[in-house]
This record gives sequence, structure tokens and C-alpha cells, in this order.
Amino acid sequence: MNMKKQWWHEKVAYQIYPKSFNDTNGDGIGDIRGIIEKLDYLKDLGIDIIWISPLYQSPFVDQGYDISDYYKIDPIFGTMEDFEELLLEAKKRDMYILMDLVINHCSDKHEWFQKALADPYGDYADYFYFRKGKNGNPPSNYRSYFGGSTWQQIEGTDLYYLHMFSKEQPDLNWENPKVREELFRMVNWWLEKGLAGFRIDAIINIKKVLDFPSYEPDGEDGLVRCTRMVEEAEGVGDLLRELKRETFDRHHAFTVAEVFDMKEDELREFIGDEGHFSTMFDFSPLSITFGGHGWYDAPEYDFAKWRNEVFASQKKFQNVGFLANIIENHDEPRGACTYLPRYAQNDNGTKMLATAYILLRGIPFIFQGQEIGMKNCMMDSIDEYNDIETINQYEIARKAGLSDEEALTACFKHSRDNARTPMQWNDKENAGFTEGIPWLKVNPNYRDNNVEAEIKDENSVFTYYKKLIAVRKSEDYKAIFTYGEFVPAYTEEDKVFAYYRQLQEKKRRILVATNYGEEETRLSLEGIGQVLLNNMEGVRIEDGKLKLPSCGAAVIEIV
Ligand code: TEU
Ligand code: CA
Repeated sequence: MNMKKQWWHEKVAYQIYPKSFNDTNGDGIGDIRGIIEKLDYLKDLGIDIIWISPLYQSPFVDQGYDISDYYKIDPIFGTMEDFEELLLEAKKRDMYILMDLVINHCSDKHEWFQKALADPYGDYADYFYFRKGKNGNPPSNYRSYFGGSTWQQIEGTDLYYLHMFSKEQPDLNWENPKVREELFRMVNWWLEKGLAGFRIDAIINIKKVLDFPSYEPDGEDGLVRCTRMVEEAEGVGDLLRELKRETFDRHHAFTVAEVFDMKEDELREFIGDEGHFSTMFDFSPLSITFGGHGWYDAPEYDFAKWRNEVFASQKKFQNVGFLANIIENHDEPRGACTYLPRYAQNDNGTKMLATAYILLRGIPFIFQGQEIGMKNCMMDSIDEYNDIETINQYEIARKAGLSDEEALTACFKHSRDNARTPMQWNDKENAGFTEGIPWLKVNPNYRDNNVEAEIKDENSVFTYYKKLIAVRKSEDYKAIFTYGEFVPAYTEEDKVFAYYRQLQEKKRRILVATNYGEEETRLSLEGIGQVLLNNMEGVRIEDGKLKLPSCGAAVIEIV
């Protein structure tokens, strides 16, 4: 299909979690100067677009996803001058900066909310959802994302305010035109500074069912997940169209949305040529990790299910728009732990997973540390975790009868802090992340698993990521990897994850083939193959067959 070409289609993106990236002043917290220092490193890797998780002023109840002033850089990260310098330095290198846009909610310390509390019947109350309780109970029975009711009573009144996330993150009332106006003004202010665009947080939640009905409980707490209400809400499109028209469109901004629970028939409306966003993350593979009750009863890794999810979503979207592909982010454990069977959790396996992902149709987003194959980090006790959701999930597991050790194992597999441990730069103390005391434990594996060692090693995960990105962006192949159709291949093979990328009019075809099995496999090629890239010894073509050892990956042009 003919899609309008955009500057960002052939780019590769990288997510920085600023608190954990690079500390330059020894306070144990990553900062903006630390990002500037590493721009050349990212450029060398092949990165064009950088999304930085929130840098705004915040009390950090949810690591900056609780903003108390949208116009300020939090002092722990540096100053506005530092940020402006970052924009300049990025520009010099032809790189683009995205900020995180968290506008479903703000912090309870935001001036608007403080004014609302001071006068719960005044104008600012209408910036939020203040509702009367029912018979001494909250207005409805929703469970917030981080546990407990979404409603918090306002002291001395029979009013409650709505918070889909923590109680320190009150939801903004998008029905109020003043709120929209304030938010749009802020978005334009940042875009005028020279941002390329935004990653847009939790955006589907902005539309509510305004009479907030209760639903059938889905848990013993008598509550129902709050997304139940979001699924019922109609009309999010009107709000998103207005947001785009008033802000992004005026600056040709690139936007990548975090969208869960979208309605099937809205794909085109969201990321089609004239869609609300440039792209949105593909979270469908994540569904293989969902437990019935929480992290503690999450299913074991299931290759077949995972392959189905990825293939289905590639096929569903390719005639609509571009997805943003991820294997991890700051809300997920490390992809190299989640999406690989145990026997493949090694460097070859990590490179295999990278091959499978980076060459899919869509924009690859690499999360910091993924390019060196960073792993989940075992914590010795729940006190070593910082993340609000981890603490909630630990408690859920304990209440369900799990021992401390079992609950910690669930956190080891699923905690958001697995992605948030400091970036491992070298084998010196604290992995070279800080000269002070890191805000979150450094993964003890840093002596072997760090940037400095991997840059020098031509067989490292880092070197391989660099090659993969280079192939994807090369003059000869960028058209096929950007616009080529996605066609599943060898699906009859139980343990093979393989697909073609093809440009029909030019009759060009590339096979990306990876072997997740524990045994070697041989695949009959549908033509003469020329290997562009492979991840390990033993991957080769013999008698028209591609030989893939366990964890083998190959990128092959079929002629
Ligand atoms: O996440 C939104 C969201 O839906 C999360 O609940 C997500 O499903 C969960 O973290 C997965 O483990 C965004 C941000 O990415 C997250 O870091 C914030 O905590 C959240 O919004 C609130 O702003
Ligand atoms: Ca610092």
C-alpha cells in the first residue's frame, strides 16, 4: 500500500531513563550533562531519535511520571540551560530529542491540584475529577493501576478525587476546555524550544465514562480494574484530534503513543496517514507475560504464543501504519530474560532476539542497556526495590500466600526496577555510572557486562547491535527494511521465528531467520541465498539449506 513517507520512518530510536543513565556530579542520579556526554556513543551505535523519560519537576513518587511543574526541569537532572544545550548538541549530530508527555494526570503537588484542594468547590476542582461519595463509599469500585481504589477522599468533605495511578497522581479533567488549553500551551512551548516530539504517556486513559458507573468486581477486594471503565468510554478520538491539531501538527512533531486497550476498529484513526500519532508501541507480545492475578501467577515463557502475537500484530498493522517495536522499556523486565527460553539466555540468544526484533516492520526502540544485553537484577530483599508497582505486586504475592523468597522471585522476573538499575558503562566501581552512591542497586554482573568491554569485543552483543542497525539503515537495504512487506516464513517449524521482508515491485526479498530451538535446524531456501549478517559460527548455507544451530540467526538476501 502507498503510505505517505515521513522523515522518521527509517530511523532508529533509543529510550533513556535519565535517573539511571549517567551521573556527572556524583549525587548517584543520572543527569542531563550525563546524556550530553554520551551522545557520541549513541550516534556511533546508529541512533537517530532519543526519547527521554520525564525530566520535569517532580516529587518522584512514580519516578517523574508525577509532574508538579510542566515548565521546569527537575534540579536532580540539571537546569533548563543544560537541557537547551542537549537540544543543541543533538541537533549538531542530526539527532532528535523526544520528551515524555504525561498529561493524563499530574502530581498532587502541582499548583492546580493544591488550589483545587484548598477550594474543593472552586474552579480548580474542575481541573480534576472531584465526585461525591455514595453512602459513605467511594463513587465507584475501580482498582487503580498500582492497587487500591482509584478514589481518594478529600479531607473534611464527602468528595473524592479520581486517580488511575497512585493517589499522588490525580487525573486531569480533559472535558474542561481550560485544562486542554493549558496543556496545549505547554506542549507548544516545549516544541518551540526545538523538541522533535513526544512519547505520550498512558494517553488512552484521558477519556472517562463521566458518570463513573461501578462494574462487576473482578477480584476479592470487591474492585474492578479501572481499564474496564476506559474500555467503555467513547470519544477519545475527539480529544486526540484536537490535541494534534492544536500542537503536534503545527510543528510537524513526531509522536509515539503508549496505548493499551485501544478498540480494534480504531487502528487507522490512531496511526494511519492522518492518525492521531506518528506511531505507537506494539505491546501485544507483552500479553504472554500477564498473570491472572499479578506477577506471582504469570505464565512461563511460551515461544509459540509469543510468535503468534508478534506475527499477528505485524500483519494487522502493515497496511495501516508504523508500529514502534520494543522488547523492553522502563516498565518491563529485560527482554533478554523475558523473551528467551532458559537455554538461550546467553550472548548468542540475545543477538538472535535482537535480529528478530530490529528487522521487523516498524521503528525499533532500544531501551538503554539493551544494546549490551543487560539482564534482570536479583535483589536481596524487598527494601532494595524502589518502584511503587513492585512494592504493590510484592504485597499481592505475599497476600496470596507466597513466601518472601517466592515473592522476590516474581519481582526478579517482572519488576520494573529490572530495567531501571544503573547503566553499566565499565568495570570500575558502580559500573562507571556514578562516583557517589547509586540511587538504585547496580546489577552485580557489571564486571563482565559493560559498554567498555563490549565496544572492544568484536563478538559482543553491542558490536552485533551496531551491525544490525547498520544493515537496517544501509543505502542498499533501508528501503526494504523500512517499507518492505512483512511475510511470516517457516511457520510449520515449531521453534523457528522467521519472516521475509519484501518489496514486490522490485522483486527483492530478505529472509530473517532465527532458531529458538535447543537443536540445530535446517531450512530449505526458496532461492539462492546471500548472507548479509549472522550471529554465530555454524550458521551457513549448505546445499540450498540454511543451517541454524540453537540460537542461530541469519539475515539473507534471496535472489
Ligand atoms: O505506564 C502506563 C501503564 O499503563 C502502566 O501501568 C503499565 O501498564 C505498567 O507500568 C506496566 O508494568 C505509564 C508509564 O510508562 C509508567 O512508568 C507510569 O508509571 C505510568 O504511565 C503512570 O504515569
Ligand atoms: Ca547527577
